Amino acid sequence: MALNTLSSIISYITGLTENAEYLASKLREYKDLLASELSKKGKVPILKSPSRCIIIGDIHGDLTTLSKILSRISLQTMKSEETLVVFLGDYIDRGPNQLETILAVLELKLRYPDIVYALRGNHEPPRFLIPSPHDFPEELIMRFGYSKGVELYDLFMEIFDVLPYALVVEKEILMLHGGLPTITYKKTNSIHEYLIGRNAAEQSLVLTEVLWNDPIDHNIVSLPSPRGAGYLFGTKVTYWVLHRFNLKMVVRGHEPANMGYKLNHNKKVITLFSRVGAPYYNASAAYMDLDLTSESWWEKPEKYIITLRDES
Ligand SMILES: [Mn+2]
Repeated sequence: MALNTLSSIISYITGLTENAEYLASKLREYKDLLASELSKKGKVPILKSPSRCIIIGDIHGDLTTLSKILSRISLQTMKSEETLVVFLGDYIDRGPNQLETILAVLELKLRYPDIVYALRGNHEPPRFLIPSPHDFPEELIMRFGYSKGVELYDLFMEIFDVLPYALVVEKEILMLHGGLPTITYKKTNSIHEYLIGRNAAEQSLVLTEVLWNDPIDHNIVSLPSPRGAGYLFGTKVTYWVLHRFNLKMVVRGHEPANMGYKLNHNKKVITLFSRVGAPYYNASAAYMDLDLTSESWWEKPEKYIITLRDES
């Protein structure tokens, strides 16, 4: 199928949602691809630096904004081995088109597996930590009936379990949904152990932090989070991570921001929020289009942030 622009993927997705059987077979196809990638690259893939890195934050069912962002990325870009397109998680819950949104992201991954990465957000939850609100199962049941809806939800939960936790671009950027874990802070020299945990007991605690943490602008390690899961991580953690693992920047989603983005920890932690509308009513959505070949790009990260005003 020929695609003139990436936004035309949306019409394909709409067709996909008309038949529960076909949708289920498509979900198995996504899961197989992600599971095979997980077995090859692990939960935290480490990639060589591309020349361009496009990063998209929380979408939460805002298909309109996602289409706008995708329409600005050419198909040529998607086929270029020099480009990465990274989604930071939270595709579902809250928004009007949550099913279409997650399908669009998964379909992009299927078509351009080496260019596109879709990370896990706290709304793509492990079964031990369901976020609130989590209206995605209800949405599926409403659209496909109880038994089909539950079957599709189970397939989605299997997909969520094979999404990567984080993505590292060597010597440049660490991308994840929530924030830097604090339990493994200064306890390992391996970035994998730091972001996944050193043993089975640590794994679920570290995953909770990766999916739920938020930055706080104090020179501390951690504080309890008002969210009731995860922690607030201070600049001590960010500086140690960047220095220890030879990185320049952390890019994450998870927190709404009025302009669609915010900078913490002396511009070393960037938050992207790529959706508009209820319940946050932020003025703009934002995403990042980073030119990694430009000299000292990390000194002015805001230069690479693109904002889209809420026109509704
Ligand atoms: Mn989140």
